[in-house]
Formats: sequence, structure tokens, C-alpha cells
Amino acid sequence: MDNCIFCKIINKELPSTVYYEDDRVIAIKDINPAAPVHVLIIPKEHIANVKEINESNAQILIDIHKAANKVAQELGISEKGYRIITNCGEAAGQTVFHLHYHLLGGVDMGPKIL
Ligand code: D5M
Repeated sequence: MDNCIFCKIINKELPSTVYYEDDRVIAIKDINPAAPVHVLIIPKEHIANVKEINESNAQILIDIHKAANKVAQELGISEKGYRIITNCGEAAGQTVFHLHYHLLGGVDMGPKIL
């Protein structure tokens, strides 16, 4: 999709620190980290947010969670625990309208972070 930051990162038109990539998902370092470990898990297909998840594309949620667990393991936050969240819509704080999950860890989190 034109003018989508994450599509540009996926297409290597913009730089990023990549922790994991396969044919469906990419995991990159968040440019503005809210925790010691802050990774964005992004589907390669342009889906605006979870409101656009339906029967035909829901498999991507499994792919995203599998990638998140793999990255959490590799970055050493799996044992202690981590948080995975997604913002849906402006009121929730979504600023990039290409579906992504924040993987946060490396700190003891209270009920609220982000
Ligand atoms: O989260 C959008 C997130 O995307 C926010 O934490 C910053 C991050 N971001 C924005 N641009 C970049 C680039 N170029 N690289 C890495 N991370 C980026 P949201 O849930 O939409 O508020």
C-alpha cells in the first residue's frame, strides 16, 4: 500500500532492525521503545487493524503469535513474561494503520504500559 510506513519497511524501502522474518510476518525493533524490549510483529499483508480480520485472513493471527513467541524466546524475555498488545483505532492510540502487535518485555510491568 502506498504511503504506509510498515509496507515500506516490509519492502526494504525504509530501514529497520529485523528480529524475525518469514513469508508472512516481519518482527522489527520499535523506533520509540516503551520497554527494554519492544518489538513490532507485523503481517506482510496490508491489513489496517484487527477490525479487518475475517474468516479468510485470520490465520495471520496465529502466525503473528508464533513469531512473537519465537522472538520473545530469542530475546530472553520468554521465561519472565511479556505482553502482546494491538491498538485498534485512533482512540486506542493506533498511529500506524497497518496491523501490528507490540511485544513488550524486559521489565516488571504493572497493569498499564503503553
Ligand atoms: O504503534 C505504532 C508504533 O510504530 C509506535 O510504537 C512507533 C512505531 N514506529 C513508527 N515508525 C516506525 C519505524 N519507521 N520503525 C520502527 N517503528 C516505528 P501504534 O500502536 O500504531 O501507536
